Amino acid sequence: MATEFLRDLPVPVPEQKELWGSDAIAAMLRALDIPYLALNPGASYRGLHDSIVNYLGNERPQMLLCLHEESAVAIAHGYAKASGRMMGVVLHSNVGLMHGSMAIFNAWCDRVPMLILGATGPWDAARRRPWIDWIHTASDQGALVRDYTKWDNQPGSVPAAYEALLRAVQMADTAPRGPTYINLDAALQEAKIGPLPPLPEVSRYQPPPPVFPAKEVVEKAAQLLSSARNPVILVGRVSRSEAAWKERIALAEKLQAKVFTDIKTPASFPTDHPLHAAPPSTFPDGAQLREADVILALDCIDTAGTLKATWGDEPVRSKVIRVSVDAHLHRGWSADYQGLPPSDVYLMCEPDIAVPLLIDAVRSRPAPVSPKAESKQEKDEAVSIRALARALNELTSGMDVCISKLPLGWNGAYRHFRHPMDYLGADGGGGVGAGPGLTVGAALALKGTQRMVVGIVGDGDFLMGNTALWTATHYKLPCLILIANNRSFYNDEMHQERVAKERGRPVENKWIGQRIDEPDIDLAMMARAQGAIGIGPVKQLSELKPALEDAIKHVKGGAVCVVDVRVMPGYDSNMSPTPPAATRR
Ligand SMILES: Cc1ncc(C[n+]2csc(CCOP(=O)(O)OP(=O)(O)O)c2C)c(N)n1
Ligand SMILES: [Mg+2]
Repeated sequence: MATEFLRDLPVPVPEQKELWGSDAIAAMLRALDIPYLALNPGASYRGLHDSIVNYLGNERPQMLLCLHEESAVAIAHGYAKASGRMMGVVLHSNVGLMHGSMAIFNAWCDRVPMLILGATGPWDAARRRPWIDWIHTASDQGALVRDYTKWDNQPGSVPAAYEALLRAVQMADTAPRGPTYINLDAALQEAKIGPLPPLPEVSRYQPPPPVFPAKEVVEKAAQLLSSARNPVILVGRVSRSEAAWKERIALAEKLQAKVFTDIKTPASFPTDHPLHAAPPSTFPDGAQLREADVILALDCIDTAGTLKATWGDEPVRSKVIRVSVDAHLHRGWSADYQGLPPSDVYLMCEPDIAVPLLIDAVRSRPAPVSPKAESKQEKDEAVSIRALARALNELTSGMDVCISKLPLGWNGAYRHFRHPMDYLGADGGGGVGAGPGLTVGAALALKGTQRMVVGIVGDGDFLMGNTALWTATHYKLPCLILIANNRSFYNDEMHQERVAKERGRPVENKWIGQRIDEPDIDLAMMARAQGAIGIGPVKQLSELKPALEDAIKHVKGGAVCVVDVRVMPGYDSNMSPTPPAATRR
């Protein structure tokens, strides 16, 4: 890629005689090896802001200015997914935290590590500036995000801040991973301190190595799998490791097990492998799973929901082997799983640990697998998401691509994933507006590599999160955003249609309060306004390939490029759950 990633360079700062609380906090961030801080500014952390620029010289960590807190968090989310590494976010007092909160929820549901720094105060009311410091100080600010962060703290001194940061980073990066929040009192940041209090030895506070299951439990799982007639593997949250990817293939092949993957999670198994039984989907098709006598659930997001889709109210007749540490994170506030799955064997470890142990312990099952039916090619007349996928597939054939986001109308059969970096999964929490930020975060992680980042987003998603683009253009983070623009919050049109049908009311009115037209929004112009290349609107099928070709050329040349593709409304995905096979007529 042609262009250089940008760092805003401060003028040199004369040697400092005085140090401030926030200098110590900044030094700790560097010791913790936090590479970037995505932020939108605010006076509650003006002390820390100054320390990053004038004490650290805006490097390690480097600031990334974002136009909205929601995109700051989404960028950190996308970065962690693509790099496997955590970065930081700084959010201004209560209001910045409120703006960022939906994206924090998305990151929580996606089990993504992130260090979120906040600020408040001065907590000492006698030291507050009139009005603004008062309205922007809230008691127990962490409560705003406590239910969807792993830990939060408001340290009262520099040594306490050191420890809070150490713990926040260690916990965020311990599986199951997730965001942590440290709220920095403005008075602590702006207090003059003497010499820098000695920094702790960070190497002594690393996250623990992965936990291994007991040998007997692995044996029990292996026995079940080895004697299964129709074993099935459900793959959910797994790492981006290539070695672990190959091991999952080896296990599936040794067992001749059918494999099902989830479009909400990143690429986890080659979708064109003969054992990959169905395109990755949002909801499982239970009918296919009824045949399974043994199910190996590799941190499946929702094993109980999958079993419910399979068996309905009947007892679950397959044996279930559950491999997951996720229950460590489950609490009462919300559930991103539909129930408690039965576990005939429960390996409380990460899939990357369990799979090689199982490969060694299971017996080969040479059972033949029936060949998969070739999917038939349909001809598109108008521009549809399917046509968009086909054009992209053709133009990127043989190219390394990382799909950072897919639109709701995408069907998992549209594109194959053959490498752990081919696809990064969904937004975690179903919070619309994440697509552009996730894409920019992935572009930050993959800058300088040959892998082109492509986010395919809905127009609603783009409109809510598009100002993340400016961060990409300013810092020169090449990426391609394709907008599957149906000029509607179409998912919800379908809901209005369903309700109207149920109530015997006119379906024709489903568009009201949903369509985004009259005037049509020029999305390419919104991209151009932020320094990106904006192409479109592409309205005819004949214009699609030349537009995408052009866009890919721009991105390969180092640009941020957006193509507004006007697609027909209509879904070919399984965005509605299938009724349980047991109750289906
Ligand atoms: C923050 C947020 N607001 C509203 C919703 C409800 N919602 C779910 S999908 C959707 C439509 C998204 O529109 P778009 O990205 O254009 O995709 P389309 O449905 O048109 O395929 C909405 C509004 C949500 N999930 N998150
Ligand atoms: Mg739409």
